[in-house]
Amino acid sequence: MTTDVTDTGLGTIRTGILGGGFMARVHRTAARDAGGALRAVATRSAQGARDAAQLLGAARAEHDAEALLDADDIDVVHICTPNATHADLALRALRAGKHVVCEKPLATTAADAAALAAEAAESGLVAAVPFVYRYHPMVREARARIARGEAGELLTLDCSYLQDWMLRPTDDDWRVRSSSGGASRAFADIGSHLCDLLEFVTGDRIRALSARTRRVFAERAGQAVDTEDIVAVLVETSAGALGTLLISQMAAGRKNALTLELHGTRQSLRFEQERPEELWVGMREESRLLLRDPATADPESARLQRVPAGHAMGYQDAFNGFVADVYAAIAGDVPDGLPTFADGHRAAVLTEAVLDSAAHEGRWTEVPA
Ligand code: SOE
Repeated sequence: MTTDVTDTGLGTIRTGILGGGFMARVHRTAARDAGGALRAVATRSAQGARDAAQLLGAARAEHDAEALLDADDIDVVHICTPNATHADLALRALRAGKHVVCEKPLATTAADAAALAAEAAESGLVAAVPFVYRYHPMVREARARIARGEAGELLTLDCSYLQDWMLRPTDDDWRVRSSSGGASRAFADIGSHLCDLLEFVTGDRIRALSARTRRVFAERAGQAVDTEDIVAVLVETSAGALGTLLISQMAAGRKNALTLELHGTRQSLRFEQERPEELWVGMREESRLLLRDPATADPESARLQRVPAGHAMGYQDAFNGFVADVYAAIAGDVPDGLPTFADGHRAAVLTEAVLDSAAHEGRWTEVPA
């Protein structure tokens, strides 16, 4: 691999993006922030690629994914295409010797995700999945406090991820049909973030679960729907904590409301994605609202804080922190908490366990380790 030397000292990482939608823009901004040079973009059509290249400011448009994956002036490929295409593109990228950032879900089956995780491990390439909520500084703060034992033993987990962009029967998207989105929609799309965050922050794993799902409309925009809008899950972790997860894309007024509330024997911790500057610390005698501040934060939280206290950080900052870690890993670092294809595989395993339980009326289901 050839690298151009820049004043970052890391060498310029040369980026290709597959896809031209909302997530491609978020990836592009983060790649630039990390010092990457956006060399090429490809989408489903040559015209789409030209439009996307202009929108994203890429040096060139490739006529298809194959051409981008074969290009020898690209070090890392960001896959931001519909879910059903992820596994194949990620495999081809790894086989072409590229580092990969693949949007979640990594694959629409756990078997495909396992094969990708194995291929990535074998290749020695960096292969990451954007479970980016790990990159909110107050999430790292919560994780550090739990690891230090400040919360005590975790007893219960009260977690939810609520959105409303699917509330109306006219609301439609490629994720709604399994042919492009995979068999699960709400859980694979946002429940996967919630479970990743829960396991990342607690350092514990969901051991077993019981799930119910609901599809509210049989059709959207005049076409049949075969994915779920709502999922309710009861979970038990390996350490014995009990919890509930409510996932909905039809909760009026909720836009991107991921909430993690963890109750320990000494303290409770609550993080809300829409209020990422805060961590609520609940105690019997007095409770506190901890505000982000690099001066007092745990080092893992402090390293992700790009601006001083009181200068609000948000979603794009978290994404930038993630891509910065991916590019640092490409340059040889081993950043703590980088979500990899192994984590993408874990999400696919949980998704299958949820669908399996729901298909059997909420049967208690062990989640493979
Ligand atoms: C849509 O539900 C979506 O963009 C998800 O796909 C993302 O993963 C989440 O971060 C925000 O919502």
